[in-house]
Amino acid sequence: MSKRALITGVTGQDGSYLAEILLDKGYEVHGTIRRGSTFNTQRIDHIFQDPHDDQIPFHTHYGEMTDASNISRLIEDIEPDEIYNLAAQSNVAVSFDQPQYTTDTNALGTLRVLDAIRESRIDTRFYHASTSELYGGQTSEPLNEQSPFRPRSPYACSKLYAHWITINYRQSYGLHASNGICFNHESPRRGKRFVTRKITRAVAKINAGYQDKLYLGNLDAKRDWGYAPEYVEGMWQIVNQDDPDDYVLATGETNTVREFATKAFEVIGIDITWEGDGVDERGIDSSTGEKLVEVDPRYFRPNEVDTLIGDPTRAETELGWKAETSLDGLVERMVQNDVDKVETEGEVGLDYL
Ligand code: NDP
Ligand code: GDR
Repeated sequence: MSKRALITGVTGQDGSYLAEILLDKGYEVHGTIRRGSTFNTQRIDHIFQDPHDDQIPFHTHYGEMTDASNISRLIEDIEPDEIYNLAAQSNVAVSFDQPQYTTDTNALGTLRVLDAIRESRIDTRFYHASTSELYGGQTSEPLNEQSPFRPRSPYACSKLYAHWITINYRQSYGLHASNGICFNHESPRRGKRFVTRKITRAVAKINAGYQDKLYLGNLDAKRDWGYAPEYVEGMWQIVNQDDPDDYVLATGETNTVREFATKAFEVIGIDITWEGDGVDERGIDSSTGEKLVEVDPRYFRPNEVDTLIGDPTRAETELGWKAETSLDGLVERMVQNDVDKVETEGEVGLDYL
């Protein structure tokens, strides 16, 4: 009999890649989607086009993290062997505008899933999508599972609760419950408001003449950027350890937003030089003198995470997991995808958010 997995947030970047790898491994996959006034299943549409086609063992269900009875019912009906709790209000900047909703979804939502497992007494394994945002980023030391947490946003605070309640349910009720403390991971499916995808889309649109300029916030922020499909494989490996535990998944390298943008323009053959500093900093096309990148303070956050770099030693030694894709490879893949998309679809929507 094939194993059954439930993925909350299957329509997200990670959920869609995880569904693919679990189907490849022979799982029956169930994923939660949300009701919206427009369809929001673009990332999973290629997996199945027809919900009446039962050849592909992939099933979607309406699932809302703020609705406890909805979650309990799903878990009781599906009786999954593994639950991957990926659903979240995952945008750090938005969490400053919607702190209560973010907390309800991310913190209490995780508790609702754990409590539903506890109440149902179903024998299942649980993965929580924990995050490098917990560390707060005020040191340039590589961060591991023992490093202190200093959350600096409502998002990070909500995830801190989710992280600890996962450990608490493991300790209190013997659940096979683990945290993957994932550093940033990106892909062509990355949400368009995260900085990497915002940059690669803008580069593609500038390349095609649909956009003149890219406006960014803090160019000095440093992130440890990996390739998302490798991270979802790590999630599966964490869940399939004999004993539950918490693992950092990261590349061990860090770069600034400025460096990411420079590399992205390089892919389309533009060499950017940076002039000025602070809000007056700008990125200039060194062959034409054109100003292609500007700083807009609207993208600054009330509280910033300056630097994140992970130490994935435990995942490497205990799981045999290692991030393989270089930043250059990642940037190239993302820019190329957006260049192709702009070529086939033309002007592809607004990028100012
Ligand atoms: P996305 O934002 O791409 O996907 C989030 C998913 O959660 C979507 O399916 C979304 O649905 C769903 N969702 C949001 N709010 C609710 C809600 N109230 N009820 C039910 N579903 C909801 O995130 P990623 O795929 O990038 O990340 C997956 C998880 O990993 C998240 O928990 C994120 O916080 C965490 N994480 C991500 C990292 C990264 O670098 N990507 C790093 C560390 C942690 P819809 O599509 O309808 O909006
Ligand atoms: P992050 O991702 O906050 O790390 O959270 P994001 O890409 O939004 O920001 C990374 C850094 O870039 C700076 N930045 C900008 N960010 C955005 N979005 N837009 C801009 O124009 C811009 N200019 C500069 C930000 O200030 C920040 O320092 C992601 C999410 O996936 C979380 O869910 C996850 O937990 C963490 O990664 C690890």
